[in-house]
Amino acid sequence: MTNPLYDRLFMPLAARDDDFLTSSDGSVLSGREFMAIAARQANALTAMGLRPGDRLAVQVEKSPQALALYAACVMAGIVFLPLNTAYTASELEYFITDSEAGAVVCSPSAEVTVLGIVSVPVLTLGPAGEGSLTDAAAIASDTFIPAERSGGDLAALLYTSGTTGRSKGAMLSQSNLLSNALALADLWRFTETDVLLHALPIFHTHGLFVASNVILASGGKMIFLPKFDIDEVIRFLPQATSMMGVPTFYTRLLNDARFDRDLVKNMRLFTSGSAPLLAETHREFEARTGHRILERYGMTETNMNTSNPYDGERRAGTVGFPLPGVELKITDPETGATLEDGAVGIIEVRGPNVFQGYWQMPEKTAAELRADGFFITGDIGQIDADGYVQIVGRAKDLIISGGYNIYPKEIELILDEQPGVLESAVIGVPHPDFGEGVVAVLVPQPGASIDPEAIRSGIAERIAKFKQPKVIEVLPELPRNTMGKVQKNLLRDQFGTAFDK
Ligand code: MCA
Ligand code: AMP
Repeated sequence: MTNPLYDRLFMPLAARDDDFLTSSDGSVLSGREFMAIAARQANALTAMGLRPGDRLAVQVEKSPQALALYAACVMAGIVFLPLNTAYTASELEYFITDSEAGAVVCSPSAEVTVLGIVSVPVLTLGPAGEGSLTDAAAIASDTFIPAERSGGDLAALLYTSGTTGRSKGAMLSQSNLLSNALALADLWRFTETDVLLHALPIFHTHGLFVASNVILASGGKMIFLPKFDIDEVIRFLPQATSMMGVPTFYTRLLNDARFDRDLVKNMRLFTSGSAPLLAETHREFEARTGHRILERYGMTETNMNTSNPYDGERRAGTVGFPLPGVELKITDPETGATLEDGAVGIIEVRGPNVFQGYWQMPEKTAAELRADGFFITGDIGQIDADGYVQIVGRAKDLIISGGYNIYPKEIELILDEQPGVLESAVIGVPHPDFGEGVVAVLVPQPGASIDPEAIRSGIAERIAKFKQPKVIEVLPELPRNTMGKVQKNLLRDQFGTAFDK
């Protein structure tokens, strides 16, 4: 029997009696204890009728049991479908329906709502590990024979929004996840002596795969915090050797006077990704701590593509070199032809990390994943004379706020439906904490006036809080070019200082 992801990442963990996962309350789980929880959950899920290949939609707060649920799915061959805890019921309904999930695990507080929108079995898992999943697991066996899987079988389905407003499920195979975890663990020199301070959410690639899988692959340990809380991070930093974060983590740390060289004296590595790290943050961080943050670049569809070197120069403002086994080229946006080094164009990537396509969306898959295996990222970049990849912009209309992706089209469609709104444009402008913040520019219907508060309450139930505009502006009309396309660059110029202190 083989199950490559289980065999390499989780089977060794089941034999570990050292403290694998430390929670913020000081409680500790050994690898063996953690995998016993996962095995019980796998038995409970299987007893409910879930079979290899079935999707399990999971929207729960971060906890050791929530991470164990990922392990349980790998063991049972169930496709893990994690969902941002900020998603509203209407967002949730789409993901569960579109994925044809066989069951849902949600927070106990959301159970009634979720039961109202789905017809599949619903289990609960709360932040302290409580709930009906845990109750079912408690009476199940703590051993489970892993399901037979091959590298090409799906391990996870992660939804990523799209420029058309409809989210797409990125199908990630066991080999996609495993190849990336092994490449990163090796490149970033992770070993069993590492202690990762884990403060990222575990419903996205960064916290779930990059952080957790690298630790699993290397035999290291984690300090597993429920979220990025500055006091908690500062409390635990002295016990850690490594941390992975989005740029907001680092700007928040730099804004705190307690963050100094002494606090990080046991650290060997800080990595950053999911959003651009300002060269200024990179330099300030080095001046304060002596550490050069290692910036890398990835996507939900591809896991990680590039990384700055561990030993060589970590160049500020760049995302380093393609990972071993990953090919990266810069292409002409119109023709798709490969451009020479130094030219600016679309970044395309190919390798064992690149996903299997979008769930039940063959046209969208064909539009972004070429027949020769290259994935068209939609990021605009160039390769410098030393081979470092630099991301200089995005061809896709996308806002990245605190590491979360926000597609303006999705917000605009909902804003356009609000009473009194003729049309809208959603833009991202510099935000001191989140990197980019969402601004909505609304045009009233003739004779109507717009009340921003009414707009806010009108959209509150429809989209997650982090996507909602933090500033709403009203204009008599939107600037357009001769083709009739909204000139968002002019709006960004006009409202670019919306979040200035
Ligand atoms: C929270 N809020 C936000 C965000 N987070 N608004 C915009 N952008 C955000 N990212 C809002 C809340 O709704 C709330 O609104 C207010 O800000 C404060 O919320 P709070 O919960 O206190 O915020 P926080 O806990 O301090 O969270 C900020 C955070 C978090 C730590 C930056 O967003 C975070 O952990 N981000 C990481 C995202 C991530 O893991 N991305 C990886 C994607 P109000 O006050 O009005 O109620 S994977 C990826 O991108 C690829 C693959 C890659 O390369 O990694
Ligand atoms: P997601 O769809 O959440 O996986 O986000 C992927 C996108 O995040 C990429 O296409 C990039 O636009 C962006 N991204 C990830 N890492 C970086 C980085 N280090 N610098 C700039 N952008 C990044």
